[in-house]
Amino acid sequence: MSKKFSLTELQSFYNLPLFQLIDRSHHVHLEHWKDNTVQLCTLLSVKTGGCSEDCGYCSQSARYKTGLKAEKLMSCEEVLPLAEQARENGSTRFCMGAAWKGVKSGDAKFNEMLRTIREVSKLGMEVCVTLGQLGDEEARQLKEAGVTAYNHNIDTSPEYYSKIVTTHTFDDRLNTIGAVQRAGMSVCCGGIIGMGESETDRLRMLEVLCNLDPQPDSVPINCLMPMPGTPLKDQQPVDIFELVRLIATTRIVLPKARVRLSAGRTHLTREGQALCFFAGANSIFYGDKLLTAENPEVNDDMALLEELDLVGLKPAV
Ligand code: SAM
Ligand code: DTB
Ligand code: SF4
Repeated sequence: MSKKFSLTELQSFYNLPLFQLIDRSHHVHLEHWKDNTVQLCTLLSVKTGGCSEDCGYCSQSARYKTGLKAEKLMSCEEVLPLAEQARENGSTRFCMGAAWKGVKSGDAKFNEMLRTIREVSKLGMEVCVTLGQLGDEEARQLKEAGVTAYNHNIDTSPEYYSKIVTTHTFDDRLNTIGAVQRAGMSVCCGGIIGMGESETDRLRMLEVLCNLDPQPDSVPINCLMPMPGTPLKDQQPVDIFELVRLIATTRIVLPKARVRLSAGRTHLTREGQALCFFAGANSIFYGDKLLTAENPEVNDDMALLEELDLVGLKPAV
């Protein structure tokens, strides 16, 4: 079983002199990741907007006037060519996101999603989905259909969560993660920084993540992209060195996880991103769009990886 870390230990890593911290995290990285690969993941929003939840950062909540047009669930026939294209572009992971509170077994939309997953999983990429809350039966069906990983973020500390979301609880998030683990799917779980939370909140989030048993295989670190119309629309951008410190600390306490430098890269410089990779990030979302927000151009990402002598992870087969 992986070693567990307390908040005090996390604070002692996080507050090291910056160069000592990234020196340490880089060594942990080299020890566990023998290569210089960066996993390229393509995101597709298969059901956009109109969500019942009130997550204060999200453009897809029906509670805020964000200007986003709600769309119905894409069919299997619509998704499949996009998944094929992602594979051709070098992605080894295809992540489908839906703006739902959760899914229920037997529901027609869930069945359509299962049909899509069955087809996409034949393409040989890792298949990740993020569909909101689920229980043991839904998790079992997703696993059986071919899902490799389920993304469900805790987003912030247990203490700060209710300041950001009131329509479900932090414990609801943990219950879904438990169902995903019991079904034998890989857990992708991380959070967002830049929502007005304190440094302690960020480290409490990390404390929860690194003490999950087993630890998540993938940890997305998102920087808030302030979305017009949401309660968090006026938040200031995260300082690059705070992001680097968090990524380095994540690498130290979750040595085997793919740490994904996720939303917010459009606000980072090339140098800032390089520092994040050096500190331990080894995965990105790749493609000009996230779910509803912008992401760097594919050509720019390719050029950056080449410049840094990093290589896109090759497919397993
Ligand atoms: N509805 C599902 C759920 O809540 O789990 C899946 C989709 S939700 C959009 C997936 C994740 O995207 C959130 O948990 C959050 O971490 C991230 N996210 C959403 N909006 C964001 C924003 N404006 N900036 C940064 N990250 C964001
Ligand atoms: C995650 O942690 N980040 C991705 C993915 N998991 C689903 C989503 C980022 C969304 C950014 C805002 C948007 O595109 O609306
Ligand atoms: Fe809905 Fe997910 Fe957005 Fe929350 S984060 S409003 S659950 S789509």
